[in-house]
Amino acid sequence: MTILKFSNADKMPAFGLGTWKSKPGEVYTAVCDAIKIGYRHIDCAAIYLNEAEIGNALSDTFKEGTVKREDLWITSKLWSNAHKQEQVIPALKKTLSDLQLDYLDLYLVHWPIAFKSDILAPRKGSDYITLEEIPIIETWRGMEAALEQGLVKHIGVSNFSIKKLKALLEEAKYKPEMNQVELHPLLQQNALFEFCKQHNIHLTAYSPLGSKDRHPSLKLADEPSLFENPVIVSIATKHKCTTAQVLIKWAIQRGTAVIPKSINPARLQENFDAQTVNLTATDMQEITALDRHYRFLTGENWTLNGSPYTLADLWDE
Ligand code: NDP
Ligand code: 1BO
Repeated sequence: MTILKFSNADKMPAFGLGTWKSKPGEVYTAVCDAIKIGYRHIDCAAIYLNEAEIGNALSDTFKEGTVKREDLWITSKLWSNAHKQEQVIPALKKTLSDLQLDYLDLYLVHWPIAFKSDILAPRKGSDYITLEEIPIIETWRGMEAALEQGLVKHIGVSNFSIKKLKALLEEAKYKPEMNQVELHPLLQQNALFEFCKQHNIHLTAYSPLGSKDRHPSLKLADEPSLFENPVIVSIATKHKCTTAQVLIKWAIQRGTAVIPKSINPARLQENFDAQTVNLTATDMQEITALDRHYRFLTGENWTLNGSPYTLADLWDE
């Protein structure tokens, strides 16, 4: 299993399980099955509203003795309605309680966007709080306190641009060690990847398969299919593997972590087995040529109905 090494020598499995959209009623079995298959990294978030069920799966798995806590890498994320410094640790403690864990391996600021405390999904402008009102560094001080208290082993961010990382690096006492962002052959984020390498920040690739099961309101009608991309199909045919496996192994061979979501036992196994595919240098070059800076998660949903955020603010591009 490929690992990403942190500066304190901790090792994160590069391959993990995504859990966004894995519904209560589905996610317990998916997590139990995944761990039995060999998954050792689970990506969670408070806003996925399934951490309590994931906690039951983890607890039962530990009781069965399949794995111990220290054999797993568990990531979770701070939701945007708890960005005030004093809200971070209570939000984290709720996640720890739901997951039935004493600590997380990695805790991320989910989005560089803030909402009022009672808002899960903003519907109008007044549901938002601007980054002038709660600057990211204030949220980060809460993340640093969580690290100092031993509630988390590593802290990082998600959906952060180079500009936002630079600003954070200037003021952080403890630097972010991870940026979780959308990454796949159509959105390779090469400049961000290079910047992160220079600053010892790892990248995790989210939506590596194109996130087909997300809500229609988050999808464009004519979005491209990674699975049907002729270059990916031809590489998969050559290696007698599936297109999903090519997409997953591309991310790992490139040096990022990757967290495909599945609740289907056969696809969980298929995705895990992607780790044994060996892409050639030519395959990697052909995939490099596919980049077109195409986002499946455009972030537009954070900019509607009177939101003070714009896409230019969000992505800094
Ligand atoms: P993915 O790109 O992982 O795609 C998931 C979809 O692909 C589901 O419909 C799944 O269906 C299907 N699928 C899984 N494996 C296969 C396969 N082998 N062949 C065909 N279809 C397959 O989408 P996500 O957006 O869920 O991204 C992965 C994870 O990244 C999330 O679950 C979450 O943990 C994280 N994430 C983080 C974000 C952030 O803001 N930090 C944003 C988005 C995602 P099925 O389940 O039926 O197999
Ligand atoms: C709103 C999307 C969150 C997925 O991590």
